[in-house]
Amino acid sequence: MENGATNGNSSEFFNLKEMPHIIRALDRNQKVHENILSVIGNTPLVKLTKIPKAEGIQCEMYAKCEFVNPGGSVKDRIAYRMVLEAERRGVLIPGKSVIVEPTSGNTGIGLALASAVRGYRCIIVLPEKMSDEKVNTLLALGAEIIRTPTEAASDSPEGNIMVAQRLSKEIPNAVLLDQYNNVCNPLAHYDGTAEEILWSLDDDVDMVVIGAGTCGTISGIAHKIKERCPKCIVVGVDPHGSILAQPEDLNASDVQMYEVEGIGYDFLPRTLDRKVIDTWIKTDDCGALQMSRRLIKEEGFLCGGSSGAAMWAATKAAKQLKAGQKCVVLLPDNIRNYMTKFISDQWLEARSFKPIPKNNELWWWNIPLLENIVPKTASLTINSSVSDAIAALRNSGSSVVTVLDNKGCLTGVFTADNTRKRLANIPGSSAEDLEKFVVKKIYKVDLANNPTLGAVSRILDIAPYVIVVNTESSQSIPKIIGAFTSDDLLLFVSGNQPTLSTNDSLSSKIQNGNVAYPGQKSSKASSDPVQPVQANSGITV
Ligand code: P1T
Repeated sequence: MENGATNGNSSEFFNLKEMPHIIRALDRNQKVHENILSVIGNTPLVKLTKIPKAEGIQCEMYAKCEFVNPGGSVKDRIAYRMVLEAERRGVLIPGKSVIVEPTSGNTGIGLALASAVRGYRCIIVLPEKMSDEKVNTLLALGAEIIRTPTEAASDSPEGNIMVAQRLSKEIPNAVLLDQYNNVCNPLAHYDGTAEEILWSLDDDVDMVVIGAGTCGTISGIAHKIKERCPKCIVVGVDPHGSILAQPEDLNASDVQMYEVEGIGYDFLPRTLDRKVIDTWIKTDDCGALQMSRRLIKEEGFLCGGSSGAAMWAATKAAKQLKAGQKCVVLLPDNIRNYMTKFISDQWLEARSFKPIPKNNELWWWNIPLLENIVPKTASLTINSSVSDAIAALRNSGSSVVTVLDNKGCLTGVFTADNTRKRLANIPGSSAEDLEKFVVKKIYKVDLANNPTLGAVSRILDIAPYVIVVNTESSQSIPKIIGAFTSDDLLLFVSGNQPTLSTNDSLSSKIQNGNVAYPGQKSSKASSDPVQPVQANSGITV
């Protein structure tokens, strides 16, 4: 028992006192915290090892681990700071005031945390893009949530900023702390985050790499670091599709959706000071999210997507530093927010950020999806009523009805599941227009890209149906083929066991483009040459 291993024959408890002990140095400053808000900040600075080595970086790299904050992100700092200041000025009164804030979620979680502890009603206005994990955390903290369309511009009355402004005027005792204009946002980092980084590295930092949203983090840290360590290069990280970076991204006017949450905007917040930012690096989803997965797997940092964007940019920027110099990259939030998003391999594959896994065991895995096994769906226009949509769903016998906009393009789907959810959980929703019932986050495959049944099966791991379209024809509007479910895949697979002697001969015929599905009865299938599988998964989301 000397090595601490269990003795299979003994039922006695261990002699703990006699074991070899590892006692970590204790933080002697704080024995007990008054409440969870006083745990915010003082986050660890941790050396990065494997990724810098793999990327051929000479300098030392450190991660500022903001994901360990109690609410899970760097934004806890500013939320608490804005609340404290508003209370000090008498603007916020516990038990009376209502906090209303537009946010990509993390500031909302920080405010909901502060509201739970200090006694405020809290209303969070959040774009649809943001993860359900953030929504569930907010709800658990007692916040109320209003969702706004992701595509709405920041100055549109439908967008989260304008909706929050309107609500703050309509709701009695509402207070909009306004992270985009509130000095406490950069100040929390000037006084806190930057001081911590400087203390950890004895005021000797050569580069900081920080993602830009409201830009409070980067502007606040940069101001303090430039005062105390003027040599430090400040690198801002901004996704393609945002206009924060300088020089401006020429393509930013083409509205470009990106998946990474929390960074990038279509306006310049007052909390951005471009003067203190030396260089900007633009990032894309694929590089950012793959890097987040590497931070988790190779370094053990359970962080989110904007952490990957910052780290991806840092691996480029830090190449200019020499051995012995120090680069700090800030990792803003934690993995919890993204469990059903980029933490899922299938989610990454559906967006072509990761290849579809091979599967040589299943005869059908590499076979392309053909039109004739996809059940047709009924279509409705967006101007139809909800009762029309319910009737269409019932009459079609399908689980999905496709909904077209006024130009005839697919705008989303109407499903029994979502309709029930809305009617059951949102008071007054029975009087709403069809628009409100339309599910816009859908997985689509385009037959023009020859998606394989394997690729479709991977999507069906994370979605109840896949909408099948075909953009091959010369028409500008993609043709809607139908909706494909696990039932349809199993029906096809079980009714079409290959009669060919080996899987190899089947797949070689597929590669030669001269085989239709085994057992296929439709004439369409035999006239449709099967294309070799391509690298592109053919899936859009
Ligand atoms: O807002 P800023 O200090 O620039 O931090 C950018 C940022 C980076 N990463 C994540 C995951 C974030 O949530 C943010 C900013 N978040 C908000 C603006 C918000 O409302 O949560």
